Amino acid sequence: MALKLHHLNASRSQRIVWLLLELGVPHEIVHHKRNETTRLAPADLKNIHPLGKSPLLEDGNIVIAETGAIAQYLLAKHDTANRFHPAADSADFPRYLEWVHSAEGAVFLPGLLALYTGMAGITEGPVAQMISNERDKVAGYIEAHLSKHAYFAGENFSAADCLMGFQIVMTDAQGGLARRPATKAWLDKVTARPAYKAMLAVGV
Ligand SMILES: N[C@@H](CCC(=O)N[C@@H](CS)C(=O)NCC(=O)O)C(=O)O
Repeated sequence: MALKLHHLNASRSQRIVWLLLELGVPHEIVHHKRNETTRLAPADLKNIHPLGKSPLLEDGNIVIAETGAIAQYLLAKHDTANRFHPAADSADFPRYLEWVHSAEGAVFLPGLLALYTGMAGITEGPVAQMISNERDKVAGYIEAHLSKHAYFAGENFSAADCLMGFQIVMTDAQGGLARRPATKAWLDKVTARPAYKAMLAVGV
């Protein structure tokens, strides 16, 4: 039975669509649409997984949530030749792991906090400043890394690039890469990949 990915529009599940296309694994995409007002996922996603969030991967009777876990599952089963993730004995492996986990952690959290506080009208004051400082620190770290390496895991494209992509596309859309030439060069390079373009065609 083909893998089934539950994809929500305008969401970070784009990263798993992209990874599936890079891997070339047969799959089916089930599209779910955000509520136009609340931006939340439709309630029927809770029938698949209690949290009702996307991405969700179904593999037969297995259901997996969390982008990083889904990526790790796909790579373990469908990237046995290590085309998209370094082997555990590779010198790139620790750096790869760090970025894969940062994608939802250190990198995503300040952006999410900025979104929520912005929705609550908190755009000035100590909390807004703290979040802004954190975003700058993370963006500076990414820029420094990509000034020295072609990709997140080192000199080869990997799933870490797919997982970091969504956040960096969002930062670029907000004008955040104006002072980050290495990050912008990385973005131009990875978004030119056929699988990235195919992901956009699937529907963001
Ligand atoms: N840490 C989770 C986050 C999942 C998540 O929050 N997904 C968002 C889309 S970006 C979502 O489904 N939001 C709709 C909702 O919460 O109703 C992951 O990486 O998979």
